[in-house]
Amino acid sequence: MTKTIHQTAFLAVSCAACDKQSQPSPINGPNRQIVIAARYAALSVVTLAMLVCSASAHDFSIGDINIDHPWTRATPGGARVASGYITIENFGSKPDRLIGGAFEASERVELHEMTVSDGLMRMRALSTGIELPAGRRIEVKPGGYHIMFLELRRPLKQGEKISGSLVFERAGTVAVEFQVDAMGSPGVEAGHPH
Ligand SMILES: [Cu+2]
Repeated sequence: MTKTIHQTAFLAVSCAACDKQSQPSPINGPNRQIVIAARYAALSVVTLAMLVCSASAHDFSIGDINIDHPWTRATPGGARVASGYITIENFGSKPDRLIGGAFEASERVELHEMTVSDGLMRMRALSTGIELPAGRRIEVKPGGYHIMFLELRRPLKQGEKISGSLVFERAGTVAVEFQVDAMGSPGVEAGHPH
């Protein structure tokens, strides 16, 4: 019994000593090089990520479908709805259809079309979604088609990116991020070079 305790105590002491010895001053000798290399590695990963982000300019794809620049507008406090916009290109040889989606900051998402009749602007829900003919580019932009975010859970703040998803009949579901532009932003033509 006593022997066991002594042995344990000895082990504890030798471990403490060993720890002390093996703790060099943080950045010296070979360790210093490793630390520096690790820092450079971390830095270059960050730099690379930034380059990739700016080069791809915020687009997403799934199957034959490419989705460019999903965006929405900042909302005033108390707003219950907002609209999302995107450019969709169908590179496939078969038609597809945008049939739905989800938005982290709203309860529901619908696909709508803005129309003008009798001098009045109206919105109607597109029950069969937005058609994407093969080889065509469709702009979901202010004044026409839009993705309607209903029952907003919170105001949308300029500069934030809000995750969501888009559902295509053929290509499936893809995760996207909607960039929040300024309130009243007129859209791609004025605000975004691409
Ligand atoms: Cu609408």
